[in-house]
Amino acid sequence: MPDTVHLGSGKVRELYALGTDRLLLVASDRISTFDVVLPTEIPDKGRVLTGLSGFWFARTQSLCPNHLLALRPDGRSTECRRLAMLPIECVVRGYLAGSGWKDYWTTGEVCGHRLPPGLTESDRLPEPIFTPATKAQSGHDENITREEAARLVGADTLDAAERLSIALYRFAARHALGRDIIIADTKFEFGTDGDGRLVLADEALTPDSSRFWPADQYTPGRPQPSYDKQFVRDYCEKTGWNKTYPGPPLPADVVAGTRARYVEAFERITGIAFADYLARPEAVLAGAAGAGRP
Ligand code: PZK
Repeated sequence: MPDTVHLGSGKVRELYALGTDRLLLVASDRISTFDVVLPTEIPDKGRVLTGLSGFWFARTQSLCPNHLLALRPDGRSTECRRLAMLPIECVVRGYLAGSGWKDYWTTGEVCGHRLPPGLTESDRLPEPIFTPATKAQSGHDENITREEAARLVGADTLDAAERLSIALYRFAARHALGRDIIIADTKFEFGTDGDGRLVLADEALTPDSSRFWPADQYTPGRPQPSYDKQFVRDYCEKTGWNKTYPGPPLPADVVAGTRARYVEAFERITGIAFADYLARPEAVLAGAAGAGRP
């Protein structure tokens, strides 16, 4: 019986079972934009996301237990605890963007949170808000109310997931802002372990699971440039592509510029040279209690 069994594919990731109680999460270098995976890869993108996730898991251990067991030497594979996943996405928004801005514009509310009048697109919210969503198979997650989320996971579990999500977001947004990156919003996935405790899973606080904006260009009143994908979006718009499958191949300069932005985000947030991560992925785990070399 093989010990590594392919369980499924995400748009840009693969999931394997390792025996019965562990999983292997592999982040590829594929990139998606406007919900379409492009035919051209961004070298090391999967390593950047895996390293960032590992960094946040190590630094937030005291806020919330997480599924991370080990980073593999390839820098893109994570061994993790197999959990019973909650059937909701735990979204936290600190700024008004995407569907949050749309909902506010049409109703004055986002997922049941009444917000002050007069906010504009990309504005910072007075306090971060928890806006759960369903996991749609299509990849188009749908915002749900707290009441709907409570029906799906139970009121007590939802309260705990909300508190953890807000605490994690506050910690990460503050850290990133000090390094000139705004984390406008982010999506967490939680599972429960054998003892029924909530555990942070999946990838966390990466540019694929969050909106990262360059703080030095922040201008409310319009959509913000993406820290990582703006060259790709600009190029795709320029080609006149109709945003349905298949996407356009990316030219070398767009690939190189995008790779540089991912690496820059990694180095800003972790304070670690990306070359050091490639040489020793566990470098991102050092400095947190219980991790690192003797
Ligand atoms: C789990 N996914 C999403 C990721 C895919 C799909 N620790 C865990 N325990 C149980 N299940 C999961 C996790 C995690 N993380 C994550 N689906 C299930 C996913 C990557 C590729 F195809």
